[in-house]
Amino acid sequence: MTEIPDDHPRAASLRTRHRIEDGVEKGITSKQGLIAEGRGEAFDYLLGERTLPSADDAERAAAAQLLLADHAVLSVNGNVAALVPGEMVELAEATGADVEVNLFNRTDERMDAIADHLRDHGADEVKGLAADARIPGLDHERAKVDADGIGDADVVLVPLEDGDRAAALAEMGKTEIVVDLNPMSRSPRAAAIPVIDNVVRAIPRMTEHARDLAGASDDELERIVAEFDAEEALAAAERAIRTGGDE
Ligand code: PTJ
Repeated sequence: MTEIPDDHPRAASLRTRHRIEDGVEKGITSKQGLIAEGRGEAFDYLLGERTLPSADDAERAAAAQLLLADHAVLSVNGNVAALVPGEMVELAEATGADVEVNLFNRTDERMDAIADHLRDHGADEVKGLAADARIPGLDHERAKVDADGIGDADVVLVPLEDGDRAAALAEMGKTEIVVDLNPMSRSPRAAAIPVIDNVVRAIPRMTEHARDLAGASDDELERIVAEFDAEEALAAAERAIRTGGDE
């Protein structure tokens, strides 16, 4: 990988791009993942490549929702595995959530490569390989989940999800947290908690919030979730894009 100087104005974005390239080379990320990354970069640029205050509120609400869950599952696809493998494992540890590989372009090779990659980054148990349950209303491959994973979860974190599956999971009655840089995309609009931020910033911040809230009562966690306004968070991100940075 080419050395990227720290003072390069777009250093963080270039490093992210290299991680996705690396993911494709390792058989973790799909080629479509490169296109998704490009789309994400465009929105991140328009958002000023920073976490908006409304996104930080969403990250706190997401942490509270994960801590409140009976069974939370963090879904991992090829882009998430390339960008934030260790960070997802840390968030799972901080919230008591399971980690499950769930792919749009599912192949056994990629499932195994991603599960191995997550184990290399500290995951004890990786779900998704049993694939003994289905999300209703989706075609066969995309619908596969573990019965004791996403199938059983009451709260699911789905970063960078495609709109159909996000809607189908919401339809199953699961409380969905979606991380996506595009506030106009269907996936964050289907979510109870849309997090309009780059996954590389969002996941570590959620972990920080979860650690901060570790001693909070259920009443306090429920208050944080109830006070979060999804519509307003989506509108704030759209305003930031349209006005060139201000919310
Ligand atoms: O690994 P697989 O097979 O499960 O495939 C994963 C991808 C991402 C290729 C697949 O789900 C897909 O095609 O997704 P879409 O429909 O391109 O949607 C990706 C969304 O994620 C878009 O709305 C992007 O703006 C957004 N996005 C891209 N990179 C990031 C991001 N959001 C947050 N952080 C990012 N780094």
